[in-house]
Amino acid sequence: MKSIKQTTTIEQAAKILSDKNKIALFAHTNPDGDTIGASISLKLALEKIGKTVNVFCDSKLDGRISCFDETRTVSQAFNGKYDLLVAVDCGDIFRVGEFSQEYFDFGETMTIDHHGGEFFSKYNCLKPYASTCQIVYEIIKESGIEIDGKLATYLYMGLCTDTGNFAHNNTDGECFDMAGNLFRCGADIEKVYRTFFRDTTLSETKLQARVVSRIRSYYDGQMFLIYVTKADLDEFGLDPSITSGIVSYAIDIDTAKVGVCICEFAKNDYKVSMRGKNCSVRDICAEFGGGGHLYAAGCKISGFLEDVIEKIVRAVGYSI
Ligand SMILES: [Mn+2]
Repeated sequence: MKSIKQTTTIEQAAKILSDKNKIALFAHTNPDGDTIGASISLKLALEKIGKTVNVFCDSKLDGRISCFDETRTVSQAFNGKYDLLVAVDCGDIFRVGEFSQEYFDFGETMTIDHHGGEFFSKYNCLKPYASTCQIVYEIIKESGIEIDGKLATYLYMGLCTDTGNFAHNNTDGECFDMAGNLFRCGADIEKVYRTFFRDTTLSETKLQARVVSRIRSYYDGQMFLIYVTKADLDEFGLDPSITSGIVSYAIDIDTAKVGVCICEFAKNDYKVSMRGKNCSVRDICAEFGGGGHLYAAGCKISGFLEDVIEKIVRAVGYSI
């Protein structure tokens, strides 16, 4: 029986890691700044105490993030023998993606995560923090490993991205304290901010301009909807992941209660991102088999563009 339904403390996690020599870290599928920042900072820290550590991720990393040199060491092919496998920033075992089965079959596993508590590893270091990087930061401090500028930059990466650059309501005093410490250690806060929150490409800007300019308004400006077709993406040579931020243009309009972005990721298959202002959108997305947070949720709907739009508009109409 491998599941021990008891949280592994920071002290225990630090001890377990220091007892192993070859450690494999798994960033979650479709990686974000927190899973990558936490994985690489833990790798850099453990290497300082003589461990052999490799980071794996089943998905290709966003090209932008490769300006952080160590991200190029992340491998998509898991192989080799390890003493411990660690799932970083994974709320459940499926987040380990393609490697889930190998992970599940292995005896020595550890989750380091902040999503809320699935005990799918042998050791489960789970904390209700804003980011996984905060847990890794505590493990590193507990281990007495020195935090240099490079390490601080990766720790800052997850803290900054998972708090929406310290703007989301998960941001608390601890986040600012940690940011202050990382800054003093030499974290490159400007580079992290620019890479994750500002940098774009000309094609992305042009696609955005097009889809935002045809935004549709419903219910006297209480709902706005932006759609991106497969043809739009193909024309600019972009993939659906680049549309993740576009929904802000819909919800940011002053009168909006609900903002929607729908993106055709395969012919007649739409990924729907929904945001609410004092209006729960989770239940609306649940009607279509999706879910998420109260004010930020998503789902997938198949059909012709105008039919999909009509379904969403009707469902939103019951909630506003
Ligand atoms: Mn995270």
